[in-house]
Amino acid sequence: MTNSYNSIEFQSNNGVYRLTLNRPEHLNAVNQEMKGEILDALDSIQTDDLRVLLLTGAGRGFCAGQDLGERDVNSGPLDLSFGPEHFYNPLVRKLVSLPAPVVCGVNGVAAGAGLNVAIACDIVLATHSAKFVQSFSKIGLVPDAGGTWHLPRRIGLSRALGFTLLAETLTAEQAQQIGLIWAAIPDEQFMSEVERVVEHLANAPTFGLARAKRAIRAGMDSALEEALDLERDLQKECGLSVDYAEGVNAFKEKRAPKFTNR
Ligand code: T3D
Repeated sequence: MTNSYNSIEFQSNNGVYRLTLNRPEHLNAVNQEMKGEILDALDSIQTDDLRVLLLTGAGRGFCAGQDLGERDVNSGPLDLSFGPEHFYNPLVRKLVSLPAPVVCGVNGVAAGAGLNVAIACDIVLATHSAKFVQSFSKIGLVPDAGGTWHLPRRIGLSRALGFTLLAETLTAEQAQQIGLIWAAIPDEQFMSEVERVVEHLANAPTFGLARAKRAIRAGMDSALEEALDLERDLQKECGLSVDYAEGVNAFKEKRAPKFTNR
């Protein structure tokens, strides 16, 4: 299935959903139209059917954050709480709560909210030529789109503060080394590696992966006692799943498992 939008491409096939930011001439900077289309597309996902969501960008950039062309700063005060309230916050909540892995394929520069949306995803893969910059400090803003929460959790307080306050640019390899992303991939292998990961997740035991994602994300914000209780409860659910039985049977029968997210 392909939905027709102007600023994004959105397709689904057998539980694999692909959302591609598509304003390449502006490095996929997010304008008002794109915001509406992204939320509409994500709302249309059938979570029963979802196995993996891939978020990526068209052209040489992943996303340059807010489209600054939309901001007329000389005609009176702007209320910049509107974007977080009505777009970035709902988007981040959606990405972290979808009951399946969300892969971000950072095909080029990720700046400002573009970077923070990327690191809200579960697995971030970047091409070697991609770069990462918390550009908010360059224009007098604070990181939004969950950046103040995800950054220190991914890379630690010292790096989060330095990266944010200095707004220096990181290469994809540096981003991998400090744990900002999962993997930096040579440009010529990027598309095939992203597809390999998507294909792997599309055939994985999504029932269990969704619960692993939930537990790890909840654990970032909970005490050990709560984490242990949640693991126990989710393990009970997994133990009753068809996927678990299939996984164990396939192991014993020395064959590839066929998982169905049940
Ligand atoms: O406003 C609110 O609602 C608050 C929320 C804010 C969220 C945010 O994301 S704030 C941060 C906004 N983003 C930025 O400040 C990043 C601005 N862009 C850059 O710093 C650089 O473009 C990059 C580091 C991303 C890439 O640099 P480079 O040298 O690879 O490309 P470039 O030549 O600067 O840009 C290429 C084109 O994209 C260029 O257009 P042109 O001259 O070819 O017609 C440039 O103007 C355009 N572009 C890049 N970023 C944006 C943009 N156009 C609109 N908005 C952008 N953010």
